[in-house]
Amino acid sequence: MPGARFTDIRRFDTIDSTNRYLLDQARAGAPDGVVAVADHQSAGRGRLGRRWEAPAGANLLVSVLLRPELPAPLRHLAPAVVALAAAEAAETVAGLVLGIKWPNDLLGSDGRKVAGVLAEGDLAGGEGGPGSAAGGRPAVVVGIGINVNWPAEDGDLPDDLVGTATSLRQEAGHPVDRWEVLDALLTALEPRLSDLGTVPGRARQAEDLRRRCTTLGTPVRVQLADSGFEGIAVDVTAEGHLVVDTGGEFRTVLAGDVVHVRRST
Ligand code: BT5
Repeated sequence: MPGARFTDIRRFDTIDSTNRYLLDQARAGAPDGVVAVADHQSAGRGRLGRRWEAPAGANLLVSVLLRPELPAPLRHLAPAVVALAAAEAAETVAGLVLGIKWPNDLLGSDGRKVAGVLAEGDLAGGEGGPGSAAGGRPAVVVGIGINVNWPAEDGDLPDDLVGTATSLRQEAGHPVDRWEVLDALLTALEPRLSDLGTVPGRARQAEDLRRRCTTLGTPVRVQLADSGFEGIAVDVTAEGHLVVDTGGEFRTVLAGDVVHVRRST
């Protein structure tokens, strides 16, 4: 069972979005560690206004409210450790070794997406966010959608996700219990979050990210808000930033600054 941090787990049959729910809770002063999990989301969200698809009752749709002791530039480590805990859970429950596409998508063996992470809240560290309104430490809500049993096969997917999405079930070749995945995820997350409170702990988590990161060694196009560049992804720093060799120079990319990182070939 998950330890002391995640004792308040709120379950919903249907909700618009577990991230939206916890952001509202954070504004109202809810503490670190509240978890929201839903069978179905009517408006599941991805990044940049995109949608997250999942039929009712098949996948894990969960968000955690965190108030990490992290300086603003390092708060992107919170979603990174959620991705790492999810990868660990997939290994514990289904024996799968998943890669992480920097900064925090989980990919199956052939590069198709198994899970996506959405962090919202006081990531930039400004005043007036969900944490400061409540007078507490800044709040970061990290949601993860893990394709556990859907798709069972490619034919289940809408056309736009064929070839880009897969599930634990497809990868493992048998159904997977999503509540076991949730339990393993929260169990794995607790010590990783504790690590974020110290410099060596953060370096340990960044090193785990570097080891899991399948982006390294690949050609990438990095899209920032108002510019972009190409190069080879060569490293993840002790703060979790991506280093890209552009030929002439090494550029360090912050998770909070990127619109996306794509393979360039
Ligand atoms: C993400 O966005 O990958 C973040 C997804 C976070 C979902 C969780 S579920 C619990 C919590 N509550 C929420 O409301 N959200 C979080 P992004 O990188 O923008 O990817 C979205 C894109 O992935 C979509 O535009 C589709 O192309 C694709 N997509 C949608 N559903 C998918 C799925 N189930 N599996 C794989 N790809 C999907």
